[in-house]
Amino acid sequence: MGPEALRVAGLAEALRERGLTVIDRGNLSGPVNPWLPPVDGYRHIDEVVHWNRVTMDAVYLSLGRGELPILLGGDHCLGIGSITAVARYCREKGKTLRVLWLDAHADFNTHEVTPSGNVHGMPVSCLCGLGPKALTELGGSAPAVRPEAFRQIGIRSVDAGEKKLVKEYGLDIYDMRYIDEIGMKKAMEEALEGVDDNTHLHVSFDVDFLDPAIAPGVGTTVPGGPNYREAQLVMEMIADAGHVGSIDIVELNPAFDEHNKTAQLAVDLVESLFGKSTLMRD
Ligand code: DIR
Ligand code: MN
Ligand code: MN
Ligand code: MN
Repeated sequence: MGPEALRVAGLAEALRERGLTVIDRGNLSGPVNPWLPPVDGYRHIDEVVHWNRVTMDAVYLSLGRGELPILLGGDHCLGIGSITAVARYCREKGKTLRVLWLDAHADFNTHEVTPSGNVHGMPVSCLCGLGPKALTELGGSAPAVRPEAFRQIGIRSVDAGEKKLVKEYGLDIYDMRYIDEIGMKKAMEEALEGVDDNTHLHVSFDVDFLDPAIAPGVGTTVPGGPNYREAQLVMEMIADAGHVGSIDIVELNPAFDEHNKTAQLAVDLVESLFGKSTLMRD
């Protein structure tokens, strides 16, 4: 339902208004969600693998056409397929990949430490080579991405076992405590440091990144997230840095939303990500 809500909220029209050519390639197809309990620490692993293969192929094809793919989810497990494709594209083009992971969660669980079995809590660890071969080697050899490529912003919910792993792998995490202390501007300057003409920026936007007061339409809300202006600033600063080459918008769940306001906010933020700014700076 997430992609449909973003369509209804006018994502394509908003980007066209910014002078961009937008092609909605419609929905990918795959198996339905069976809603079963975890097996060996994973829920619906076969379905997750299938969807990620389809996603990887679609994103890779799009990049090859010279487009900027925007993947609409669906849950954040799809970041595995999407970013595996982006990483492969970057390797072939000799580009440096930087992944901005906007999320309340670190998404670095494994089947051994996961509290839920949900693979949407594991995409970053899978991309870093931790997880089932069917996901870690989706695009060939593992790891698809080095941990140094990631900058995680807005993090405020990390599970106990996950905490140990992110430390072990040295993930660069700008958590809400850090953002409270130094401010969003400084945090984003640090997260974007070193971005240059050879950088491909991938923005993986889990909508639960946002404070639930402004974005209730997600499955796993966590209080204490970025407010409206902080979220806009994040997007505006990414736009200013340039070099955005691909985007995921995931975890939007209209069943929890109020009059599609979370989808509308996501569209608003994506407009800023594509350079829409206030009167003063246009
Ligand atoms: C939790 C929730 N850390 C888990 N993760 C979510 O189930 O692994 N990620 N919601 O976006
Ligand atoms: Mn996530
Ligand atoms: Mn999340
Ligand atoms: Mn999630």
